[in-house]
Amino acid sequence: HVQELRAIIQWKVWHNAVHERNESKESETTKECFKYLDLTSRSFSAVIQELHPELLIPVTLFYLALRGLDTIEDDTSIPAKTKEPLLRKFHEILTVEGWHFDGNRPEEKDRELLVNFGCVTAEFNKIKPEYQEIIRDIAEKMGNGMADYCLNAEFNENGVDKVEDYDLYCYYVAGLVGEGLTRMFVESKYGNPALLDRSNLHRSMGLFLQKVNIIRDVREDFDDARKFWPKEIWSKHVDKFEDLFKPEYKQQALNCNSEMILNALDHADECLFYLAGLREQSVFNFCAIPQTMAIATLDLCFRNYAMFQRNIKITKGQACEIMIQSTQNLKLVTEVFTKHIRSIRKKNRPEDPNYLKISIACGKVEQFIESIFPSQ
Ligand code: RWZ
Repeated sequence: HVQELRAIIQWKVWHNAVHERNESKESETTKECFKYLDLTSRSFSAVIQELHPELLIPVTLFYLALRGLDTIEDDTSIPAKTKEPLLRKFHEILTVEGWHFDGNRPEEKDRELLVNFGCVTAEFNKIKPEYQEIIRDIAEKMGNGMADYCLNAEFNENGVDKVEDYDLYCYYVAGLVGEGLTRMFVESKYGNPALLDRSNLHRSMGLFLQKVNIIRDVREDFDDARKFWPKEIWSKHVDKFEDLFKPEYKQQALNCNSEMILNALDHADECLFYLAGLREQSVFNFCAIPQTMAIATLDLCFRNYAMFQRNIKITKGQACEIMIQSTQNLKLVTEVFTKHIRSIRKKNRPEDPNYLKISIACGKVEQFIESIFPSQ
């Protein structure tokens, strides 16, 4: 296993080539796409805009296309009979010059993107057909996955049932993003083609981020009547999902949270393995920053009851420190992971029913890091 691993890793030291957008050479529709990128994404806009010029516009359009899909799926005011065909045919819409949609409710935060979607379709038709094909294929799979899932009455009323359903939902909304990006990286020669044969690795890249978001946003989602935590997990701790938010069930809520974190932690080593297959600094940064932010967020959430009361976030200072460390090399990225894994270990409590499993999960990540960067 270790030998196979070493073969995939490129022990090359990159220089920090920073790519910048050249606004003077951009068309009006390109500028508009970046405007919507800024508007719809707080965390991805900056890292996307520093991507290598070869990938800059394809990845921006990929983001905007999937954000558009997400905005349709998310809007509960759109009736199912309008929503279903939109989700299923969204990949065809991408090539329809001038297509736009004003059916979102006015309060929908990303409504403007779909109203002015013409800038996305205009740019889409100009990029390399290879990238178009990847975006179209992923949009088709994601749209159909969302349609199958989100129009299911069971899911809308009772939330996610089994852990298996939770993984499938996360695969549709995030795992597929990992697949599409990997295909783009390999197409551009900035990713090791071996990553394509490792679907578990790119799937973990998406699932880890999505699961950390679902854990952190539990209160906000609950207030919006959305339940993503699978019943198979929460029912071991409380009888009703809403009990998680009652102060008298504090210990149960914390133990349930631990089990959700344990579930997410399972993807951490595969994310590091994936990062080892990247061959270009801007692509590495783009992939590494969200993952290190995610492990820091997971650490912040672990045994933190505030999560059930309000939105919690890592501090600006912490985010800056992580950014600097994540834009150098894999060794520094693993150090960020080690730091947070140790912190999680320290907060782990023997009274927690998952105490042992959490300890083992931390050990698995630590051992993986030790196998690629032995300490002596
Ligand atoms: C990063 C190129 C918004 C595309 C997909 C993302 C909608 C629901 C939300 C496209 C990190 C949170 C953003 C896991 C990917 N899916 N899930 C590019 C997009 C995690 C990002 C957000 C998913 C996604």
